[in-house]
Amino acid sequence: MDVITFGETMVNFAPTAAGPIEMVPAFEKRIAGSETNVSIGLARLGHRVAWVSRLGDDGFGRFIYKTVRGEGVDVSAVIFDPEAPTGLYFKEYLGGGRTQVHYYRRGSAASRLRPEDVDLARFPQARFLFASGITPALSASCRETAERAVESAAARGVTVVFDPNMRRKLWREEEARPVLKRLAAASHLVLPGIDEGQILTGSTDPERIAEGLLQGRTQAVVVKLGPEGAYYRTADGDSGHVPGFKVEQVDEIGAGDAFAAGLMSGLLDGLPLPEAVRRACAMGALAVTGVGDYESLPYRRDLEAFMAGTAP
Ligand code: CKP
Ligand code: MG
Repeated sequence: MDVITFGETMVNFAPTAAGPIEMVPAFEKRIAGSETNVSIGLARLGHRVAWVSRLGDDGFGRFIYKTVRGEGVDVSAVIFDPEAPTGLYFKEYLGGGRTQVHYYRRGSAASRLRPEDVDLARFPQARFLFASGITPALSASCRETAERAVESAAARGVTVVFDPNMRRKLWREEEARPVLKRLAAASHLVLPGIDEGQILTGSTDPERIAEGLLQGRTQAVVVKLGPEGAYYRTADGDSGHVPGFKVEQVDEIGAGDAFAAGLMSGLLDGLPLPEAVRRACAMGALAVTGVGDYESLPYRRDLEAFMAGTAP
């Protein structure tokens, strides 16, 4: 196994047309969740990745399980919980590539994830643990799960990659800030957007954000700048700006997850950080070119063609 991820994946009901949700005639059943988006991105590039979670023991849970497994992700540690349903989430397309999300996930099976569910000893070869700031927002046991997983990974020499993924619909800034700060400082690599950087450091300047987050265990910070690319800075004092790739944005959701997958993929392939960041930017760009949170993630050949500018 190269990478371990853990967290909630929901059934995503995606409207078949843009417009206010009350006017939309139908929804398509898909899946979505930061950690499975990351996992699928990695698996499609040929890496070995495991996703750990709880699903409801229901049709929606089985749909998610089969879809993730079908993408080549190890789901052997996923638990079907008979006492709680699979979480759901509806999207609303606002036009211009902008999307709003509506969660129906309180009390879901995944919100009952607990520390012993994420047993890193099952995956002794793992190089990376990917943790997202969504998990600690779901419940007290999820918060404990995230904190314990990060600590135990670090103790085993596994590199922890943390995406703060602030979700205002799940918790307030005041509640989130100390938790996300703690998780960031406990992680080796932190991947904030500007908005998350501001919550964590008070600044909207990428250099300030990176500087502010280089503390504790953190060895590198990569600040995501959307179409403008990314800014990285390491504890050794290396820093730089990597330009983004121009694409037509259809659905903005999932870009950050694709970015995380691209970055870990590059590092697993032994690329120097700036080149891994470039791969991350390409993945983020491709993720927004189609509908769905993971569907437009590329296979390796497509990614290479896109980065070389030779894609059809
Ligand atoms: O930050 P991103 O747009 O990459 O994250 C998107 C995912 O897990 C999405 O798939 C959704 O299910 C979620 O974030 C979430 O819980 O909001
Ligand atoms: Mg994100």
